[in-house]
Amino acid sequence: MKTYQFPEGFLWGGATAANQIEGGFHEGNKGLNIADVLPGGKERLSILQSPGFNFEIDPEKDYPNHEAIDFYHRYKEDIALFAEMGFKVFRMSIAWTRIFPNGNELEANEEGLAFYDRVFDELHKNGIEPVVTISHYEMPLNLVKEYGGWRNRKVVTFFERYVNAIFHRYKNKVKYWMTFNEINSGFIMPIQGLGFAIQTEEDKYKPTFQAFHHQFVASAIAVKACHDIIPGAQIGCMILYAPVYSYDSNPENVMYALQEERMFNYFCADVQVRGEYPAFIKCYFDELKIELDIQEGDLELIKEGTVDYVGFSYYMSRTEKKEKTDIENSEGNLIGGVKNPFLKASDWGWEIDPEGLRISLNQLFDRYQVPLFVVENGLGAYDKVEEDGSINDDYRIDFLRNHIKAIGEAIEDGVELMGYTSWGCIDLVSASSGEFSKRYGFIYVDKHDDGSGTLARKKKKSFFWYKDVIATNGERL
Ligand code: BGP
Repeated sequence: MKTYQFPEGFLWGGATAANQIEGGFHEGNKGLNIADVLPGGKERLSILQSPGFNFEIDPEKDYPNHEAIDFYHRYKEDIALFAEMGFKVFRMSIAWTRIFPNGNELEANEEGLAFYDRVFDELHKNGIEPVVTISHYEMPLNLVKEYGGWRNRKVVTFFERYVNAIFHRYKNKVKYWMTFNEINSGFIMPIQGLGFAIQTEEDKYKPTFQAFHHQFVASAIAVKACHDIIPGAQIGCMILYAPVYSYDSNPENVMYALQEERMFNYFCADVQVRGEYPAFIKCYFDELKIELDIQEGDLELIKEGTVDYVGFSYYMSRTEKKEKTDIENSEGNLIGGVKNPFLKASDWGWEIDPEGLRISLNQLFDRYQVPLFVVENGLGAYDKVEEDGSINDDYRIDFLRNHIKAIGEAIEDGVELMGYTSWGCIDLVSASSGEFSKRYGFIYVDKHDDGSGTLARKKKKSFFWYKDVIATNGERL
């Protein structure tokens, strides 16, 4: 069997987000954030994509992110398991609401800061470097309700206060940073990404792009502050990348796929990596008469605050066709498109396409020529605990093996890659459906969709497989 050479010092590890693992949603003076008001179950996705969400807590309901998997109290046990697998890095996020509970305070919350000190110290004790996402779908609820989320310019100032607080506090503990998780997901899940619910058709245009503009300014501020405060640190953007294939060779479909690709995959990264709005978006704004409120100095700031690397998540590809029937449309996956006849899909309808990861890596590297970092990739699946307690997740091993092979191929193609952090290295709450039963982990957590479970951790078969992958630096897959 062919073996692959991964670069020395390749950053193998796993990825999570604070709201999906921590729980302790009101402990340590933490304020409420968006994830705290999202219900569990399949209705979550339609809420994230439809108008009229009110961001209130219903006291009658259970919310999956409130306890999540209780990493807040169990982080030592979990980090020991990551260390046993040999993780070089652990991708996590800081919950903004632990540091600034309402988002707009003047002083940071010491209890929140101290919690992440303990987590970073524990990671280092175990030889693991943290990779920290500054904002991962967990905007303070107060900023959503009182300010209208990222549409409001004032949020940039609050974010600046937040990043300054964490860079100063953790400057000796964190070298790898990322600004906004899957920034482009604001197009499909604006509540999580942009902090507001689309109410009208009009909201999809100027308000959406204005919110993105504020995030670009905030991102540039974070990049510059990171470089000033933590010399030698690296800070990247993070995009949800799904290569767009044309359904066939009809040039009209090819052109349509290209347009979708540019808008969804590249718009945000172009601004964050190249430091300027791309030509295609300027034409789009002209055509739709979208005039953004851009303050003096914004464009210079965006130019100066370009990221050091491109982090991205890869779960699926997307196949597009200009004219689609409703049926064809509904057969596509999370981000739309039509069914690809060459691909099988996961239990959640996400099309499985390892070759698409090789394609993505090549496309991104060709376009940006900066190091890449695969910071999410994985298979959400139902797992079964056997009578003897084992969990034989061969399907997950196959999925990951094929994707890591595709990465090996891309490295042979000349792509420069920093590392690979598999998503949901420990079972956690699903972001799009709020379910526990959609499991990604190497570590099983006894927690179920109805909220029951002991929270006990168990190693799955994939745990031992991944440990071996890391130990051989990807030679033994
Ligand atoms: C990405 C998010 C993660 C994560 C993952 C899997 O979009 O950055 O937060 O959850 O996808 O998605 P899901 O949990 O919906 O299966």
